[in-house]
Amino acid sequence: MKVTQPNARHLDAIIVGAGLSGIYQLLSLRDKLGMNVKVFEAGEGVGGTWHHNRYPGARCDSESHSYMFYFSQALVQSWEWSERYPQQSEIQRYIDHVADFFKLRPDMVFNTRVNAAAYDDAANLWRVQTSDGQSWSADYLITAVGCLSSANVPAIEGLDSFKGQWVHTSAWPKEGVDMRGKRVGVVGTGSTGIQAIPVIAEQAGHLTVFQRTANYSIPARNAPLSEDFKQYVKEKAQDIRQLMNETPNAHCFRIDPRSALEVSEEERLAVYEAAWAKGGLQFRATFADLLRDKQANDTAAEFIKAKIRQVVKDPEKAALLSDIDHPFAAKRPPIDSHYFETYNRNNVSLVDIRSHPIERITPQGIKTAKAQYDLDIIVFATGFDAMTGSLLRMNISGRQGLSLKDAWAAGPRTYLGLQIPKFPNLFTITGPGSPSVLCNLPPQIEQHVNWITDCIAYMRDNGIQQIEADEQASDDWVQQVNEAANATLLPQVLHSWYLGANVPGKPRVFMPYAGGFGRYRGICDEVVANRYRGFHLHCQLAGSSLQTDK
Ligand code: NA7
Repeated sequence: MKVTQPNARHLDAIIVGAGLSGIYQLLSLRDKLGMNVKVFEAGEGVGGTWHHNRYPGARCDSESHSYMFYFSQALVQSWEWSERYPQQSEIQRYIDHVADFFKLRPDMVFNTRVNAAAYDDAANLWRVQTSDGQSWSADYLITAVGCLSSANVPAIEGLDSFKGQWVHTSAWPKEGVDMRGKRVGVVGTGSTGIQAIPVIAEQAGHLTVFQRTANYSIPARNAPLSEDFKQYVKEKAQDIRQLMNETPNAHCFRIDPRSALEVSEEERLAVYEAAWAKGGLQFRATFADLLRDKQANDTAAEFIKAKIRQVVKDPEKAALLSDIDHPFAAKRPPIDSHYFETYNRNNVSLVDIRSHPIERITPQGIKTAKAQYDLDIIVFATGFDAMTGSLLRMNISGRQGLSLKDAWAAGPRTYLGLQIPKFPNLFTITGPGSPSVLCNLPPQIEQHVNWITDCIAYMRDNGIQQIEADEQASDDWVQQVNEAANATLLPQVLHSWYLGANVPGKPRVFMPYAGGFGRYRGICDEVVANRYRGFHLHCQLAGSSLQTDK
């Protein structure tokens, strides 16, 4: 047993967050390694980001059969999705199902936020304060807080004075928002806005969309799944898993190895037409060089812009919507259900806040540099303080009280997105520096959780009490993350949240690893094969007051 403060309860591990990563990490540590673990979750139930993102139209943009766990055959056989792209409510049911299937809830503490977590150098453990006033200690701290869970509500002057209702899409009230007959404004046209706008337009009296950056979107072509397909998923689960592990984005489709520039224009257009008709994120997979070569990308970009101009009848709206200033898929590429068609409704207007920015919120609505728009409801679909926001808000401090905020003042610095130098025995599931948001998340969560679990098993088997990322290995990894990004068009989009550019004052650092999931897995495996190269493993801690019963 560890020696702990008398008022602090000791656990083998603390996991923060009860989304998909938190629940699989709990299952792995508890059932595989027999550890005494608790999950702390600020929300009232499991689900993580899916628990809170209940906005109208909320859906997954990964296909349902790729957005599930494959680590357990019994679990795969116990579940069927109903649609190609599941709605938030169905995903929530799935996550509830996983928690119940493995009887995980008794080890989860809900409505409880981690307010602070400090590494205790002398005792080699983590001391954690929770919002219910309790103190805990643990050998390991594992963050499972997701990449997109810290809302980015823009600090627009006058918001407090607004007499109507305002809401951020990621904190949608459980009871819903009654938009019938109301004048609704939506700020933001990222994936979320693009999903919400068609549904809100059907409910609202009038909808005004405030667009800062025009965006590409591919039709999702959502549809119910056939019985045959449901059967295929159950029978071919291992093949599906294998495919996702090999592809760069952990999806169920391979990327065509050809260049967009090596085929005739006729063939290229036929390929794009077929992909447009099929719908979904696989539009990105039509040619190998769309994300590497601007000229190749231009062919896809022009195709989509032409589609927008075809669909949207009003030439002014069509011009604004197709005036896109960045390469296709260099920002997160949305998929939609009738997004551009929505602008043909006569209760939908579009306001260009790139040319005439929002000046302030008034009691009546939104005032731009050009006009005042009276509104009853403002919906902020303005995204997230992605990848680092939730970690930084948790008040984590490592060796000698070093705060994570200070450690990351110039941007996130990790080794493999899994560990941070000076923060021993802390693991960050899908942390910055891992493929994370560039990938379909469940396969990556499985990989990260398995890696962490195997690492802890290795430590226990070998009497190791401490693991810490090496400073040089972390710097080298940051360099590799930059190089991987620079081999693509992604860092060229200066207003991308991949770079942290959507949050004022956030350091501009490309955060996810863009080298591909398959390659990333290989690197992580190689590190293990080389006895955790780039990590320091300690058996005996010099000068430590650590006591063990081993
Ligand atoms: P995104 O992709 O960050 O989109 C946010 C949108 O809100 C985007 O159009 C932004 O314009 C706009 N925005 C952000 N801040 C402002 C301010 N201050 N004023 C006006 N407009 C603003 O977030 P989403 O929630 O759509 O998607 C995030 C991920 O969640 C997505 O990939 C899915 O995986 C789920 P900008 O482009 O910055 O000019």
